Amino acid sequence: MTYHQGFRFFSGYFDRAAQVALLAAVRDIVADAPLYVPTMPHTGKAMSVRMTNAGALGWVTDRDSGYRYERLHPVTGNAWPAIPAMLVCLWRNVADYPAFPEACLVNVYDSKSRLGSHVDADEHDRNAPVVSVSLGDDAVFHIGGSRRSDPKTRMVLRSGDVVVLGGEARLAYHGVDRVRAGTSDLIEGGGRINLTLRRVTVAS
Ligand code: MD3
Ligand code: FE
Repeated sequence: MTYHQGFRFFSGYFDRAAQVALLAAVRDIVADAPLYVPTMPHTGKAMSVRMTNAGALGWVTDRDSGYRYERLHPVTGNAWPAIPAMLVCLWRNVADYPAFPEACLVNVYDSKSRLGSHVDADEHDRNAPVVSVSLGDDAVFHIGGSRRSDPKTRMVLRSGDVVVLGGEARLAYHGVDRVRAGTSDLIEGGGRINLTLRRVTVAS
């Protein structure tokens, strides 16, 4: 079955000034925790999206150890920088969840990047939503159901849009089919950045 219960879409949540401020916060994260090329479990095939994280925990993947959360950057060995205050504030305003976010995954797309259909299942706390912020070029995003073969709904995520994935939508297959180059002038040289805020551990 296809379900989108728990999917909340806030079109244009962040205005241009806020997008510029968020982009500056991302640049600070990247200066501290450089982007790296994640690789698929077992095959070691490079993903087309570059990544880094902020927060106590960061989502990483490589050939030998697969998908997981780690306290340290896989290349520098340093702790991840703090989640920017604007994003903690966003979580407080839209997540409707008592515990604070532990991870902010930063996905950086160029015009050829895509993200295959997947389920986010590495978080222990499955009751917490995922909160997503899009910056830069438009992305064609899809969300389906609990099975890969379920019908998918496609929509465009634009710069400043926020999506909250809670309830049943939290465990739905989803991905990014393509990024439309030249649709935003926010990021110099083009491209798209997606930020996802997550709770990983179950708060005691
Ligand atoms: C639907 N990121 O990082 S954000 C991811 O645009 C990821 O970079 C995409 O999927 C991106 O895992 C999509 C919107 C999103 C995030 C998490 C979800 C949609 C989701 C979790 C469950 C269902
Ligand atoms: Fe995902």
